[in-house]
Amino acid sequence: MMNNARQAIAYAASQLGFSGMGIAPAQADQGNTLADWIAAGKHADMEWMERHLPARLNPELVLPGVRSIIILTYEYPRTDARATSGRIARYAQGEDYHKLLAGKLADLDETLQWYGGQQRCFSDSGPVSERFFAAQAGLGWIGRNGLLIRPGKGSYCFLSSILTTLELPTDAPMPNRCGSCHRCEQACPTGALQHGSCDARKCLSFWTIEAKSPTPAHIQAQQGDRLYGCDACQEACPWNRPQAQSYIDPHLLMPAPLAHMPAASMQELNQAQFEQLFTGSPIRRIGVEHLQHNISGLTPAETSP
Ligand code: B12
Ligand code: SF4
Ligand code: SF4
Repeated sequence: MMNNARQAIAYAASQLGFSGMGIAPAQADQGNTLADWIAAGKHADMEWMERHLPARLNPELVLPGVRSIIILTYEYPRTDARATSGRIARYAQGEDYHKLLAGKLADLDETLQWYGGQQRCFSDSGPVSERFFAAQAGLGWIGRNGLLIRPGKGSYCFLSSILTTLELPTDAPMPNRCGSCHRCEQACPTGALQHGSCDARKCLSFWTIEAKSPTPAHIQAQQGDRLYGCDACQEACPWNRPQAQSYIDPHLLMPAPLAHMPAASMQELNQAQFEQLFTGSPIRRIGVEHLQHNISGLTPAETSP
């Protein structure tokens, strides 16, 4: 019966466009990595990471009776997302993945209900250590850039998680294949990667997306032409070498008005124009002031690192 549930969910997920699926036991031991990371202050001003620590370490607090965690991968475009105004992290060039994936996850929830399961579904939207469970679920390993790396597929993907009360057949973790490579650490413009984890206080992705205060001058000096997010530690990774993508969800591609707007025009957007340009985009979440602060830190593409 539970093998059938696993097959049914794998089939439904592939029909919905997910590229991979693995299952981990919900009670897998996460060790001290996350608590140590927070204790060292590496979460910067993301106080929600601190608040959610007990739930992240104990999925039972998120879904009482949880037995298994299903992790799904969904590809985003690998091509460099270079708008006229500056570079946008590949994942953020099109529509907001939270919304795009929520509908698909609701469909999978229904499938599992049919087998008697209760579920909670997230895609970067809940207190679940998605990379940890992805690695436990045998989908890849956590690289020195802190991201889930999949053999043959690299790291350009979103992770989604389904916590379920069903006891499903699980997968075995795979060994880390970073070997002696340190390219991501060397490529990080701000030195944010050390000892296999990312210090958000130094990370351009944090400063251009999550931060509630202005970017410090010494970090902004390394921003280059990055308008929103940063992919430098993924671009450097040999597992992300250019390769053909069999399917790219068109919702995740950059719309023409965003692709062609110069930074100077973006700097003059008012609230209403900003909302119109970024309707449905994850960039809308940071607000017009933060975007314009990011623009103030841009250096022309030719001179960027
Ligand atoms: C907070 C956060 C950030 C912060 C902090 C980054 C960080 N490294 O944690 C900021 C804003 C900087 C950020 C940036 C980015 N992020 Co982010 N982020 C998250 C979030 C919400 C939580 C991550 C977290 O818990 N960090 C704390 C660290 C300590 O946890 P961790 O690395 O996952 O470690 C756990 C395990 O790996 C394990 N572990 C690690 N080592 C070891 C060793 C042993 C022995 C053991 C037992 C366990 C263990 O323990 C930890 C606790 O469970 C997740 C979504 C989620 N809910 O998980 C997305 C997520 C990790 N981000 C994602 C992405 C895409 C990015 C960016 C690439 C976006 C961009 N282009 O700008 C960058 C990459 C920066 C980087 N190199 O990490 C994706 C990653 C997809 C993938 N293939 O891995 C996620 C999963 C979102 C999603 N659902 O798709 N992010
Ligand atoms: S996202 Fe950019 S700044 Fe952050 S760790 Fe990766 S390379 Fe460094
Ligand atoms: S660049 Fe090298 S060290 Fe970094 S994640 Fe990729 S393989 Fe691992």
